[in-house]
This record gives sequence, structure tokens and C-alpha cells, in this order.
Amino acid sequence: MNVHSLQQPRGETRASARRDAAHFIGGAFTQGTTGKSWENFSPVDGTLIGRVPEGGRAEVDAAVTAARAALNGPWGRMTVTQRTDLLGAVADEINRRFDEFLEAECLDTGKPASLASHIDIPRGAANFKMFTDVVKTIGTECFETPTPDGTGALNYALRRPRGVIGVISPWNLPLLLMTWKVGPALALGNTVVVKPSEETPLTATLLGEVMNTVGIPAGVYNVVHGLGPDSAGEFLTQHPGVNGITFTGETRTGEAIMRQAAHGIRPVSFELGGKNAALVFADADLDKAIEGTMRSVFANCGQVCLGTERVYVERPIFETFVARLKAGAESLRYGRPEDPATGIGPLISKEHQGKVLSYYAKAVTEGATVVTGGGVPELPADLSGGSWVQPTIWVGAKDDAAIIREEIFGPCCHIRPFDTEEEAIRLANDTPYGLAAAVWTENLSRAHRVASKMDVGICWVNSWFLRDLRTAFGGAKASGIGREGGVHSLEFYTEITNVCVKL
Ligand code: NAD
Ligand code: 6OD
Repeated sequence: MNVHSLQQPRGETRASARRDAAHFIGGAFTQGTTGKSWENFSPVDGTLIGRVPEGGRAEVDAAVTAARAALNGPWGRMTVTQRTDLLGAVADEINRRFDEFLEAECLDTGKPASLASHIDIPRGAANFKMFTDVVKTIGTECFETPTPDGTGALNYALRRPRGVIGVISPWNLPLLLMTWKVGPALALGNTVVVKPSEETPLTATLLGEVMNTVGIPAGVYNVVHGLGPDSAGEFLTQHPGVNGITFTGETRTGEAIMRQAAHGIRPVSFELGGKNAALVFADADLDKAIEGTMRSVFANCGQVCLGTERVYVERPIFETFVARLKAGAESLRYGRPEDPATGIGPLISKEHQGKVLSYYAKAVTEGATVVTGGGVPELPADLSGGSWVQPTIWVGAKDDAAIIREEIFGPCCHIRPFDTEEEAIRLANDTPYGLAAAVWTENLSRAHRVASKMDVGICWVNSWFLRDLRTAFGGAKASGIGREGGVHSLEFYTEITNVCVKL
């Protein structure tokens, strides 16, 4: 990549450096009609990145109308091969413009380019390729049914696109999580209207250029920027022309969207919050457990829904584990995205920094011991306008403390000792959430036994965030509704019509 293209002007905003976002509706970029917009600030240093137009009901309506027209028009008429060839070209074009996507993602999020170039952008492309493979190979069921007259009947299933899909996505892995929904939706013949997070508008906008370049028909992929309540997010999820809503974000937002989706009985697919546990047994390979837990706690500055915020460590190795994770946390280097030595970036925004710091303060008032971190780092003046926090580790909190019960979404974890396998399982499952868990042990039987008892959608053994896109992804309990990935995406993105033929 061109590392210089990631440099932000320090303390000023040059007009040439500004990156304004735009809606993408019916194949054209527009600033919309509301006259409203907001400023997008860099999480790294607080400088202005650009302006983002706020869509209103008119923009949402225009996008849904364009999506419906494409569904009933050129997109709906394509063969599966024509459609999947085009989506393969989308993936290729993202890879061809890799550096531009990387720059845009790092500008919006402040995350290290070393991370985004390994995860966010390659997965953004892979999310289009993988689902074309699924769609090309999937069949449907057929039953031969006996009838009293002896001639029988044939029942077979037809899978058809659900229609216009509303996609509401978050800011932590913006391109990855948005395309994780747009990829299968389009591969299965739907059209989409995306409302990206207000914090991260750039890659969704850039993807519009890619769609036009490769010849995706106008209206298949639409983007309307805006906020949630009383703005584009709410207007999209309330729109009667939207046939299904797929959402990734906070559990509380999911509750609001579910209420909005109730009008017209629209189905939802939800990937929500987590309060994920890691269970580290005394027989674990400690080097691997430390390396994996370092990533699961601190990667993306802790802003990963699958991230670990509760670590349970078997007592004989507790002190050693705490000391080693502390050393790892203290070795992480703050820095700009383009610096290859940067180990940790800022949080997404000043608002989120305030939320995370409120938990740092609450941890102390509730009696936890701070092992490391707990505040804002001292940084050079050129970074002081950013939303930085220290990687933080606590011990000694009560099991009902806020830092144990509530999702913080920051670079922090609490570590607690346990004495028996049963106790570890009970503690890990003692949460309203059920997204992910990581189990660290070299004992094969224990690994399978414990994994089968985790009340979660995804349980890793001796790894974390190791993804095979064919597998079911989603959360149990308050962490979600439904599963996406591989053939599981068919559940939400298609409707089945059963055809019963009396022979
Ligand atoms: P958020 O819920 O605040 O916002 C997500 C999106 O919802 C944004 O685009 C926002 O504008 C929109 N929104 C907000 N209110 C709305 C409303 N009433 N109607 C329609 N849209 C509305 O989430 P966030 O802060 O962007 O992301 C962080 C959260 O997302 C964390 O809780 C994290 O755990 C969760 N998350 C979950 C997964 C997963 O796969 N389970 C993945 C990533 C993030
Ligand atoms: O890997 C994925 O498919 C996925 N949805 C990851 C989610 C990460 C949450 O922050």
C-alpha cells in the first residue's frame, strides 16, 4: 500500500485531504435533499475527515424504490451464473482497489493498517466470492409422497429471493460486517439498501463505485447514510417496501429494530452484543493461550463482538497468566494506522471513549484491582485529539460487578481464578449474552466436553476468530437471532415455496 496516503494533516484539514461521503441510490451518488449532514472526525487525532449527508424518508424511499425496480427488472431476470459472475467481479475489483479501501477504512476507524489489510479488506472481498460458491452448488429438497389412490405426489422446494433487504451495520469492522450481509443477499438474488454506521461511511460509499465499474445493475446495491432513531436507520427498518432486515450492532438497538420490523411482520436476522469468556485450563499450552487471549482482548482496540472481556484461569496458573497478559498489554504500541509498529489504535469516537472510561472508573469504585491501564495514555501532542484509552486488565471484581455483566467493547478484561471444570462452565455461562467462547486446554476430552456445554453460537478451542465462512455464525441468548454463513444464510435471504404436484 501507499503508506503516505494514510497520513492525515496534523491539526488542520486541507480541502484536498477531505473525504466527503455520499448516498448511493439507483446507481448514482447524491447528497440527498435533507440539507442535513454531520462531520466525520478522525479517531486518531480528532481532525476532520469530511462530511456525511444525513438521509431522510425521501432518500430511503428512493433507495427502496430503486431496489424494488432492480429486483423486478435486470437483477431478477439474470441467471444464477450471470449474477455470480458479476459478484465475483465485485470481489476482484475490491482486491484491485485494495489500497483505497484500506485507506478509507483506516481513516474512518483509526485501526492499524496491519490489521485492516489482514482482516477487514480481504474479508470484504471474500464475502462476495464465498457466497457465489454456495449458491452455485446448493440444491433443494424433494419428497415423493404416497397418496390413497396410489398415484402419489411429488413435493419439491423452490428457493426464491426474499426481496429488498435492509442492511444496518456497525462501525467496528465496517466493510467486513456490511459485506457479510450484502454478499449472501445479492448472491441469492435479493437487492439491498444499506445504512452504514454514522461513524464509518467511507467504505460503503466506495463500494458503490465498484458496483458501477463491474456492471452491477443500478438499484441492486444502495446506500443511505444517516443516524438510527428518527433518521435513516429507523426510516429504513420501518419502510413497508423492505422485506427483511439484517442487523449487526448492540442488543438494545436490536430490540428497537425488532419493534420497528413488527409492522408488516418483516423477518429479522440479528448479530448482537457479547460478553464473551475465555476459559484457560492449567493444562493449556500457555504460549498459545497468551497469544490468543492477547488478540481476543486487545485486537481492534477491543472493539470486536467476539472479543473476550471475561477470562477464567485455573488457579495453579493464575498468577503466571495475569503477569504474562499484563506484560503483553504493556508492550502494545499506540500509533497511527500507517505505522507498521502500531499495535493498538484508538477507540472509534470520543463518545465511545467516554463510555469505556466510565467502566474503567466503575471498576475501581466497585472494588476491582487494576493490574494495568485504567485510563488515557500519555501521547505525543499530534495524537492528543484522538479517542485513546489504555489496554486494561482487572482482577478481584465480584461476579455481579458491571465490568463482569455488561459489554464494554474496549481493550479490557477481568481475570478470575477457578478451581474446577464445573465452576468454569458455570461462570462462563452466567451472562445474558451467548455469542462466543474460547477454551484453552491440551486435554482433548475436556476440550470437547467443555465446548459442548458453552451456551454460545461460536466456541473456539485453542484459537480465536479462526473463521471458515461456510460455518454457522451468530449468537445465542441476547446475542442474536438466526445464523448466517454458508448454507445457513439461505434461511434468511430466501423464501421457500413448496410445490406439491399430484401425479
Ligand atoms: P449500534 O447498535 O449502536 O449501531 C449499529 C447500527 O444501528 C448503526 O448503523 C446505527 O446507526 C443503527 N441504529 C441505531 N439505532 C437504530 C434504530 N432505532 N433503528 C435503526 N437503526 C439504528 O452498534 P455499534 O455501536 O455500531 O456497534 C457496536 C455493537 O455492535 C456492540 O454491541 C457489538 O457487540 C455489536 N456487534 C455485534 C456483532 C455480532 O456479530 N454479533 C458484530 C459486530 C458488532
Ligand atoms: O467473521 C464474521 O463473519 C463476523 N461476522 C465477525 C464479527 C465480528 C464482530 O465484531
